[in-house]
Amino acid sequence: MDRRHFLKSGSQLALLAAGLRQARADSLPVHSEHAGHAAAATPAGSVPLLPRGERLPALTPLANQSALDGQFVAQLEAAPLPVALWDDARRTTFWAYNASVPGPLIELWEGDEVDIAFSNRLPQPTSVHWHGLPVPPDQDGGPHNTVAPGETRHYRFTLPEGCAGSYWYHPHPHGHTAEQAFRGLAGALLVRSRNDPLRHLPEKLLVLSDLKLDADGQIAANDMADLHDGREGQFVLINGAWQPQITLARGERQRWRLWNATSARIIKLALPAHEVHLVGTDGGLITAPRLIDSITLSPGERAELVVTGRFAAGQPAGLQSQPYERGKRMHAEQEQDETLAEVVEHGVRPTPVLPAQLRDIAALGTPGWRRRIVLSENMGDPRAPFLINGRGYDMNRIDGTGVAGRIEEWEVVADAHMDHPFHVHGTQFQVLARSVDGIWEDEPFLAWRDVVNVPAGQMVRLRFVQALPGLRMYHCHILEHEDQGMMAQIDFLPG
Ligand SMILES: [Cu+2]
Repeated sequence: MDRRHFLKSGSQLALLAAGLRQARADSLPVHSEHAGHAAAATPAGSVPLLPRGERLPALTPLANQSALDGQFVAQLEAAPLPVALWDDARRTTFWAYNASVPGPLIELWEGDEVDIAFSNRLPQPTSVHWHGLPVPPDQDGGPHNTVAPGETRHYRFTLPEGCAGSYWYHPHPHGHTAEQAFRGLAGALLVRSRNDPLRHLPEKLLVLSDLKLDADGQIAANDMADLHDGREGQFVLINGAWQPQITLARGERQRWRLWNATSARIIKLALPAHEVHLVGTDGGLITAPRLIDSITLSPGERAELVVTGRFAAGQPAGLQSQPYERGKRMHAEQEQDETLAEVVEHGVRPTPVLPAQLRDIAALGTPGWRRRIVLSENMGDPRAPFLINGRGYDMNRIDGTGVAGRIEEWEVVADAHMDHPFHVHGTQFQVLARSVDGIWEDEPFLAWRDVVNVPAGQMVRLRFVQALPGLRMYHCHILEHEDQGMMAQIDFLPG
């Protein structure tokens, strides 16, 4: 496989290679294994900068092999993929779905019957987890249902009405999720609605991922700092490209869907030169657009924005990542704004209407059950450093039982030094309230989510229903924490 198969569409690789040779003199430090604080670390080596400034690559669509309306049939394969990031003499081995990093875009409609044949060509067991989708437990690609190397299995599910939104898929074998994801296994999945009030807007899909290379230009293994804080590399990529260019006209409105597919970065995103409305969360549209200055996306989280081109003077035109402290101990916190994508002015366009109402969301009522979920760190014990309710994950232990169809209310507590983004499988929740310095504040708007960041020392109260019976995981979505035990499972009995 040559580099032309990497980032299949839109890559101008000859230009990239030229850019790389120019950038070679410049280099970034690789975090040291002994980094007590990255700023003071002795670099273990250095890698050349990646090329930047190419046009935002489009995601490669996964072809539907069915001609029938309401049916999606496709094949997905996970396999090693050598990629020439700099030149043909040196290749970086990624692990990729269908030879594409990020994986192909799976585009579905509400009501679709889905049948995806997945083949594992990796040297270790894997699974495909359909993050956020309400699929049956045995189709959810959790740690109990892995696919051995060389084997193929089908994932089959039907999408209910009302589930339109921005989802994604990634591996979930216990103990290897972080490694498989950071080697390149993650892809976006869109569920579209036939009643979409924003369909008149041009759409851009932005999958944010993290790339950490070693001094040889290979994907670096996790070091002690990564295992503690969660992995952060030298590069935040968007659709596989570093600091790509996005074109926007003055006055134009674009719908941007963003995925945080990094292992551990909590990314505070802003477009200071433009007008930005939040229009959707993990589970699709919210009830009405909300004008925002920034949005903080934790690992696993998605958002839909409407970006209106303003190009305000004196402000950076690009998509910025702003400092956010998540309580890291071994990596330095980000201290300055960083540009994740350039936004380039491209003419003037009339500004289309942004509807005042987007959709109805009914608030979940009185809960039939309440639980308290405590996330904690236990760094003194390397066998169980990350815990839920005092215990590290055990595949053979059921941590609780519930009833399908009953409203659950969970208070999730980060009794911890770090933030921990909390994820529940198989359903989505409504956040009711969050604590700020110990004082509860009601959530100002209704939204469907499946990841919520629980800041260090804080609490989040949420409600959800599991419609289907069976075993469901819940865990921290810093993948290194999940792999090291910050995960638990609850069995929902038929209602
Ligand atoms: Cu965590």
